[in-house]
Amino acid sequence: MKITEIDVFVSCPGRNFVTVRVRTDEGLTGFGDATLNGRELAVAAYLREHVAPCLIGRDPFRSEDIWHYLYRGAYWRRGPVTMAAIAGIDTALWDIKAKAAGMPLYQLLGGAARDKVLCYTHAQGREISEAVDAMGARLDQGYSAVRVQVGIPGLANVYGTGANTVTNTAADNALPPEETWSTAKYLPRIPQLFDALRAAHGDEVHLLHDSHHRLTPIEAARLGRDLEPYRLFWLEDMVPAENQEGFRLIRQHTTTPLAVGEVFNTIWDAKLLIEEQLIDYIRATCVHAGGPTALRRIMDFAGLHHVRTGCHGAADMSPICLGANLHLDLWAPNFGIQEYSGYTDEMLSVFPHAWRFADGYLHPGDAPGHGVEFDETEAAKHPYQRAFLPVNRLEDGTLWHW
Ligand code: CS2
Ligand code: MG
Repeated sequence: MKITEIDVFVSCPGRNFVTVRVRTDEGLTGFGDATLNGRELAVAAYLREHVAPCLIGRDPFRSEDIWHYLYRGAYWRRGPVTMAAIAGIDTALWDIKAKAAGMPLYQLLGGAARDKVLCYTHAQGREISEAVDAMGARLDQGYSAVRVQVGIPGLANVYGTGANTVTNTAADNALPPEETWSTAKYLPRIPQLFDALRAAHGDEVHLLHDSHHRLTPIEAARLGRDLEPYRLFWLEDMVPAENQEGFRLIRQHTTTPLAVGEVFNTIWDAKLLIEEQLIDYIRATCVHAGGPTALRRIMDFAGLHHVRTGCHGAADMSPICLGANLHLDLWAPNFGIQEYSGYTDEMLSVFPHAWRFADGYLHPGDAPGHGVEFDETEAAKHPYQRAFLPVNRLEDGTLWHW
């Protein structure tokens, strides 16, 4: 079998997605997600100019060789653009191989280690009462795990606390919106939020929270300790993780479980965090970590060190990435939880899918491949719209982490 065509599509059914289509001389087609939120055209150009021409005529079954051809062969290794491009190709090749075998992708990994995949979703509000009610609505939908975010008095806009966390178009973000942050205002607010959530919804439901890299290690330690009475499932992205050693300080002070890794794009970003068990969940996901070939290595490495998986699954990963993640989630011996913030009907019209949701769990389905297709005609109705993520400043104007 030979690769005959590689096409790259950038469409915006409510937010931008980068989709890779790989066609073969035996009629099989595979799809991959290469979306990098806010930098979509960079990845599309990388794929069209520097990847696709090199792969025409190659055997699509040689996915491991192709992965290293694109990783080692690029010389300029790693980085979000390169690894998203590799992910798009790699995911499409696994899709082709599983379709050729007539099997769902998880069977090629080693089969199902569970019957269903526990997932968590998002609830948020500007006021604590709104966030409590939003969580109640999610529980009514069948979820048993919810990430909850809340507005901070005195701060106009805090990322992830508005009514909508799914779409992101130019109408809102033609240039990076500027947000203002204050850790001093944030730290006392979050224990109040989780006190109210436990009072309203009890001790059984799983509670999660995301700090989006905005704290220092000692501030993260303080928050982790303050939240111990509320037994969170995890605290996510407390501090920027380039300095992996920084997590030693957090770990010394709190037993609140820690999750990191949605921005990681290779195993090297997490090697120390995993080896020293400085985290409890690794958030690496198919589209950002180089596809199933790389993600299953990260999952296996984490499994050697009591670290469980917690794949990133916000709406800025396309349904193809979510679908592929679900196959790894079903297989991984050290599976933890899968994020699923959901998609609009408009988005799903572009990506027909086999996965199913019931009672707070997902299953990838048993269609051959990863189970997600791409409707080129539907996609063409939604042309690209440049849209940025926000930037974050402290109250004195300092450009801050987020
Ligand atoms: C968030 C994401 O879901 C999460 O954990 O951190 O929504 C993140 O903000 C986006 O993926 C950024 O593109
Ligand atoms: Mg996050």
